[in-house]
Amino acid sequence: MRTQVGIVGAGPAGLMLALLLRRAGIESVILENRSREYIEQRIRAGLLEQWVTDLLIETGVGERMKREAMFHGGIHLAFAGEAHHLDFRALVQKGVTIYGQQEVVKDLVARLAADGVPIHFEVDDVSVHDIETTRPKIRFREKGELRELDCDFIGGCDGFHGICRPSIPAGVLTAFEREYPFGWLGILAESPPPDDELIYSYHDRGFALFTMRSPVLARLYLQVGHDEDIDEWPDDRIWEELAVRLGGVRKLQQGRMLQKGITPMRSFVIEPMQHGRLFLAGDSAHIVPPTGAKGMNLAIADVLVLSRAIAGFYKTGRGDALDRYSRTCLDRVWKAQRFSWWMTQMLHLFPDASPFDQRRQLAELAYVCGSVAAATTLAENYAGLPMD
Ligand code: RFL
Ligand code: PHB
Repeated sequence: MRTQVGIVGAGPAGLMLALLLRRAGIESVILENRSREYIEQRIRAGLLEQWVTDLLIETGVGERMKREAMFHGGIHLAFAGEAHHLDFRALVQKGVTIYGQQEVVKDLVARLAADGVPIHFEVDDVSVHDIETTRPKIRFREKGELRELDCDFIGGCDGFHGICRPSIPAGVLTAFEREYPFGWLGILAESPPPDDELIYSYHDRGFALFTMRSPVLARLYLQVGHDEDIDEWPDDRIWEELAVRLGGVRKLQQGRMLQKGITPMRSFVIEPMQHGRLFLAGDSAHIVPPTGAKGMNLAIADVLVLSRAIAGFYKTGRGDALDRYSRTCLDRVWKAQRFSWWMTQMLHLFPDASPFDQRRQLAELAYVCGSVAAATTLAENYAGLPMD
């Protein structure tokens, strides 16, 4: 088998990379170790920055989103028994879109299938070879048979636990990491969300986030200990804790829980994001804590940069944009890391927090909600820094 760009992973990064390449007239093949049903059902992120919404529309995969998504002009920060609205449209003339990651994935898979871009699902033993040459290869097993894909470039879009990052020789990459002493317990419930927009709630029992997937489907999160077992959280306990941490600013309606799980929180970046002809994009190169809602948006930003660099190479024969790939992406990645860390430290209860720390957090929240300058900084980062 041969193609121009071999892509490992059919998450938002891999799928969007294939679509952007296809629009530039460049061939690719995607290899994914899970089934199509699995990746289309996996519940993860839910918030798109303004420019990502625009990009999905521009690239022809925004039709269902335009009909079904929820377009928000701001968020609420709740603390000390009150909810404060930050009006992004007034502050930065941008909004955000609530549309589940699995819906973006479904729309991209459908479009790529219609365009005839090959996606090989349920492949095993994927490995990358000869990445330091101009003819890298991907080996994999499909229905028991060993296969090899020759390519010009490899997109390593296989997430945090993938095989691409570990394939880069020892000593090339530097990792920057921070673990947090808590995780998020997330539920999806058949209940109306407590507000039309998201509520980020600071509470002395810990952080809670009230988001949604539709007007009748709430996505709710609780800060929990990083080693907590989901079995310690029966449904009643989750509802009680959510109601307490909402702090009386809105009414919480219960409903059938469709899904629940605990996700650990970490900040992680590797530098550089490329080696030879292997380019890492999305979670394979960086993880952000979800408080800033940046994970999926960063994945899309990386592949926009990568697709442009690859298109430039085929058009001009010059590799300078490819050589700059990592530096270009890392500039945005570190700004998103900083913002995600800042939101996380402002809103969560740290196990070793002193009364001084808690007063400082409350002062920071009051400052953000009371100062146009501070609110604008949050809005600018949350709705998405400019892409170009
Ligand atoms: P993905 O989505 O993880 O996709 C990687 C794809 O690669 C496949 N894969 C392989 N394929 C072939 N061979 C191998 N050896 C492979 N190893 C892995 C995987 O099956 C998968 O299909 O990475 P991508 O495309 O970079 O996209 C990034 C986003 O998914 C991610 O940043 C966000 O979802 C992060 N995230 C969240 N972000 C938010 O903003 N809000 C959230 O609520 C939120 N929840 C989450 C999350 C990430 C989670 N993970 C990664 C554990 C919840 C979870 C559980
Ligand atoms: C979500 O809708 O799942 C979501 C929204 C905002 C976040 C994190 C998750 O910060």
